[in-house]
Formats: sequence, C-alpha cells, structure tokens
Amino acid sequence: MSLQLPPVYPITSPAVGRPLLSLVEELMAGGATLIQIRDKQSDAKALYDAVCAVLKLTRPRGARVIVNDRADVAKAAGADGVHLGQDDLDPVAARAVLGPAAIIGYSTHNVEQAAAADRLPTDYLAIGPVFETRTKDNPDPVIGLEGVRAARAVTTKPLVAIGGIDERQIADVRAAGADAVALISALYIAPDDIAGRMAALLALARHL
Ligand code: 3NM
Repeated sequence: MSLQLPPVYPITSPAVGRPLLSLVEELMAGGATLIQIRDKQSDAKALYDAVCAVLKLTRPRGARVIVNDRADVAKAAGADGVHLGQDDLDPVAARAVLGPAAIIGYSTHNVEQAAAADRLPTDYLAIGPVFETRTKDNPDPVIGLEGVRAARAVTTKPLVAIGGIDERQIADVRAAGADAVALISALYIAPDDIAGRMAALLALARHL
C-alpha cells in the first residue's frame, strides 16, 4: 500500500535555537505525525544520539521519524526512514541498508529527476524548491507551481512540495498536485508557539 502522507510534513532545524527535543514535542503537540530530523552540521555520532532521544519521545505518541541524508544513522537508531538528497546514498543502496519496511523519501529538483525517481525504490518524492527559500544552502533553481504540476504528471508516488512554502501558498501547491507540503521556516516564525503554528497550518491544509 502506498504511504499515506499527512498534508503537512514538518522538518526540524537547528537554526530555530530551540533544543531539538522541545521542538519535536511542540510539533507533536500541534498534530505532527511525520517529522523529519534535519541537521547538516552534526556528525554521525551526535545525530545518532539525537535521533535515539527523539525516538524515545515519539514512539509512545505514534509519530514517525525520518532522518535527513543518513541511511546508516536511521538504521542504527531504528528510525522509521530516511530522506535522501541527490548526492546521498542512492535509493537502491539505502533500501538495501534499511529493508523493505522503511520509509525512503527522495529529493528531486526538476521533472527529469522526478521521472527517474519514480522508478526507484522510494516511498515518496519531494519536489522543490517551489518558491525562493533562504533555508537551504545552494538551492536548485525555483520550479514554481508549474514544476509541481510537471512532477505530478510523471509519478504516481506520494509527492511532497518543498521550498519557501507558507500558509499563503498551501492551497495552490496542493492544487498543483502535491499530496503534502514540507515546511521549515513557516513553522518557526514564532518560536514560542511552534505547536500553535503547526496546528494552524495543519488545519488549513486539512480543510482545503
Ligand atoms: N530542500 P523552507 S528546499 C530542505 O528544494 C529543503 O529540495 C529543498 O525550507 C529542495 O520551508 C529546502 O524554510 C528548504 O523554505 C525548505
């Protein structure tokens, strides 16, 4: 059965300046059921320790945890899956590491990559950046809503739109064919009320 994505897929960021565990706690309080741990700075040991601590928090609540980039860390920690970039371990190799039950997500940045990714052992594809983003270093060119539509046309896999998305564009992005929106900065504009923000964005996306 294909993966059922929640309409809002939050990604953590060390830049928020809140401890990771409190961030995850707030995202769950706001209704998050799938959370990606993204930390480009930490080494494997620190990331492993962080993911293990996150899993202790999420397991009793049933939220699933996806580790950005590192299939080895996801496997060792017992996370639910990995989100791979184009320069990470390729999805075939990651599937060999993680086994059939793990969730493997894969970033694509244009229609050619999305079409190629459709044939790989991935559970969902991400497409972006849809809009300008200041969160990612060296982002690929902005693809716009047209890029989301083009990706939708070449894959039946669950599709996550990412990059510069906030409440103003969720409806358009979903209408262009995205099953979910992955968000970073839109979630953390009010660092004291991440739960409230998560809940508001989820309610908005659910009622479209
Ligand atoms: N990946 P924000 S854009 C992590 O294009 C990431 O694949 C992208 O953050 C891609 O919601 C991006 O703050 C940054 O723009 C998303």
